[in-house]
Amino acid sequence: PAVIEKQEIKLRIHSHSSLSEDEKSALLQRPILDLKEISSRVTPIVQAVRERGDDALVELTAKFDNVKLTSTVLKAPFPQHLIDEVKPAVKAAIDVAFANIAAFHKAQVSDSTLSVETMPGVVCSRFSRPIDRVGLYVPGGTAILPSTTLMLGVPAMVAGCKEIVVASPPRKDGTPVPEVVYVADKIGAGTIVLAGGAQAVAAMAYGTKSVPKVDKIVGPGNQYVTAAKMALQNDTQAMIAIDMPAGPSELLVIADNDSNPAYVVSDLLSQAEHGVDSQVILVAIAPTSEFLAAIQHELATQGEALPRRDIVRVSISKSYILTVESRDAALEFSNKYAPEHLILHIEQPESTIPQIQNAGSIFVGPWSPESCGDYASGTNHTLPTYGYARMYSGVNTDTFLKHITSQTLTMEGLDLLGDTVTTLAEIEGLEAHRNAVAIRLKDIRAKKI
Ligand code: HSO
Ligand code: ZN
Repeated sequence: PAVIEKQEIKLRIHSHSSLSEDEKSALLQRPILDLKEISSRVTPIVQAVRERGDDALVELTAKFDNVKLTSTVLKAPFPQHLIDEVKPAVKAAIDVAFANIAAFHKAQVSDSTLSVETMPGVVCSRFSRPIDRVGLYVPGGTAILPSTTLMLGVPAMVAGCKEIVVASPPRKDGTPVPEVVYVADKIGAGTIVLAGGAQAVAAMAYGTKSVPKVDKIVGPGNQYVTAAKMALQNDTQAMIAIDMPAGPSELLVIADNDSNPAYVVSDLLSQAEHGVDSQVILVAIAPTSEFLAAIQHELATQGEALPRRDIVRVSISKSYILTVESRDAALEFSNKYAPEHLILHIEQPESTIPQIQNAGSIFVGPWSPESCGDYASGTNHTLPTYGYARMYSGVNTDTFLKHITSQTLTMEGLDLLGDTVTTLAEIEGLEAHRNAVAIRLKDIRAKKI
């Protein structure tokens, strides 16, 4: 057989000043996600779960995950023997991550009710309430992800959600990932659904005999999971909210000649190893040829040494270095790209933060690798990809809350505001609205009250 030559792990280089406008905008593009073709495959799966519930879930898990289960659901308290499978050192690491994520997400809850007297006697308030029932989707695939269980579960717990359902595909032997069970227990989940893909999302959206129906489904996933979440969000029978649309993972690093090439490359590779569709970008400010050569050298050596080098080879081949003339140009490009993760490998990185408009999460300075945010520093790793950082936030405590407003007017307050309302109701031609105020104003002004 012919020897297939392995592609070198090396980044393409573009120079910003020599690119046409079309070429520049091409660099901002993400891979096209054809959700139409995916949707046509997701529709029958969703329908099967809606119509046949648990039976469909068992069948589809056998079909897609190649695992035969009699039941795909575990209820709390989860089996202790699974929790005991987690090594003490791993438990300790999960416990530290849990504490940091909980501390940061608790601080996001403002417990004081917001209250404003907009006019004398007119008081408007706002307070939050947890979303009752939430579904956390934890992908399986090429990596096990207890970290994602933490990132979704801790804010749900902190927000006070009553019913937490975790869905994650089973291992090949049909058992759940023990670390996921350990985290599910810590966050107070009531149910673990041993299923993945569109079928798991549909089960949580509609509910089945054994899977509780939820009000909101959050968490990253492949295109099938995303297509199912988007379809179910528009289905009035399911009536669910979702966190955000999701695309492949991405990272943009800004560096200059003083940055440490080994550190820069270690960060690029950490994101590149997620999947063949991950995209990493290095924006290099006025780099010397030595700096660029050092980057390529590090990529080849660090990259080839990775167990996931074949994934990295593909994702790096879809990624690039962009050379720019200044810090301002680097930040301008980054804002246009709106990366999920942004790492600032430059001197005095804090000084650039006021200029950053679009990014999911920022890693400031050479001692802040993305890996820390991915696992344990406290920030969330479920972040907007695909350019959605322009208008979406990553998962946070508010993801699991909603706000209720309220108002209280005194008689004097209504007297003061009443004519404004009747005037507006009149031009809208809504006489009953006008009347609801006028009937009271009449009494107030006749001093009947
Ligand atoms: N970097 C991923 C999150 C993750 N990393 C999970 C390791 N495990 C989000 O883009
Ligand atoms: Zn990661």
